[in-house]
Amino acid sequence: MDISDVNALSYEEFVEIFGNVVEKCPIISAAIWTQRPFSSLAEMEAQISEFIDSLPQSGQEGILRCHPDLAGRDLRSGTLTRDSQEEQSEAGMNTLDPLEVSRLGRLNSAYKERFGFPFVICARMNNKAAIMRELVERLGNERTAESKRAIEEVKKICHLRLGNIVLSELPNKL
Ligand code: 2AL
Repeated sequence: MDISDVNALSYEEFVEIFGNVVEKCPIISAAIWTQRPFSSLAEMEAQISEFIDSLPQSGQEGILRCHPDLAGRDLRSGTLTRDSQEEQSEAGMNTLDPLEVSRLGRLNSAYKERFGFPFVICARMNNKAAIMRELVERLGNERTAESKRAIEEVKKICHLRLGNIVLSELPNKL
């Protein structure tokens, strides 16, 4: 799929395909639909970014709350979205030992208690050790700074998900 294929999608197809590039926030793809045609995937990504930036802090924190915990209940019960499932597996979240699970669980709870939203990090760009380190480090941030920091991670996750969708069909075009 290339950008002209993307521009040719109906609204329903577009939201079906891109609705989860920001976890459980199809409203974002629904919103940027009106910005078509996109000149490139980078422009589409920039529109998503701009939309997120235009939200008040409460809206941005709402986006963060749509994210599942790392190695949390959804992973254990198999109720993650397919995207999250793959990302968390890649970062080794499904092969933590019991001590690591309980440490991460305690840190996730402390983070949520402090900020009111879950700890979000681009799992694909990190490994187990880096995730633990970042979580401890970011627990020391102030709320507004941390909210911004977490939104940067949402954008990284979105970047990789977009690339996955568009690149996944590249071989058919070669
Ligand atoms: C996630 C997730 O599900 N995938 C990812 O990259 N990060 N969740 C999170 N709380 O950071």
